[in-house]
Amino acid sequence: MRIKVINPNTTLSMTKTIGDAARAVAGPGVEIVAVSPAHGPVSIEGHYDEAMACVGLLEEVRKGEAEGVDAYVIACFGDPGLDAAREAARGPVIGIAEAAMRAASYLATGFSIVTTLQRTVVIAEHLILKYGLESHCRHVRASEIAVLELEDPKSDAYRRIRDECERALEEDGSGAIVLGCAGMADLCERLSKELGVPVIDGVAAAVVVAEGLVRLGLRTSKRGDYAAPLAKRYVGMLEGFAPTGR
Ligand code: 5HY
Repeated sequence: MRIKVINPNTTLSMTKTIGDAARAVAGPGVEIVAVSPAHGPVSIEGHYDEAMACVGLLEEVRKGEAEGVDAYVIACFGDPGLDAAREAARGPVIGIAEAAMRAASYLATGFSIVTTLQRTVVIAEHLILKYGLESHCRHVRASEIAVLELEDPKSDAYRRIRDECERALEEDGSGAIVLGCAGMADLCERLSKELGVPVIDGVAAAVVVAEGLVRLGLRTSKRGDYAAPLAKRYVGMLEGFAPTGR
């Protein structure tokens, strides 16, 4: 089984962190291919970054289809391009935000999300409504850390994330924490031990879900809106992305 884990930002050190987290939970016989697009934002911190990251993300899905990839993980907490990727893919496509939130809902009656910048909080809030989890998510909190600060060993990112997690447990009535950035994947185990509650990293959760669905022999439905994109001409810089209808 081959699962392609796509970090939609172009910071390769974060892609390595993500790949390591994915391989740590992948089952026997599962190959994890962790990639970043060749072009796009070095970090995704808002609507514009997300939109621009989708072209490179979908290019990686198209390449995966040609390579026979069995499932995909979109390793960015906004789940960017998730529905479009499901049109383009035969196998399951799992976003880390959806996987983490649903996992948390099995473990506690309420969870909080601790993410990076305040301006990205609304993106998580939109996903909570999209996934119908508003009765489970108590609060989305920002640690006010830029995504790439997570890659800086000299930053105090861990302490600030942990402080926000502690406030969530004290003030939100939450029993579990969802980490709101793929780049936090390597902090999950330590936070869970120190906080004494389930802390869910979406990369690991999404890999387990994707692997399970493939093992069940399940793929994305091609009846209705996740059918392959309609064949048509594209012009200009996206000409090569024109859908063939297959
Ligand atoms: C992520 N950005 O998981 C999101 C997190 C965020 O580059 N990878 C990014 O802050 O939205």
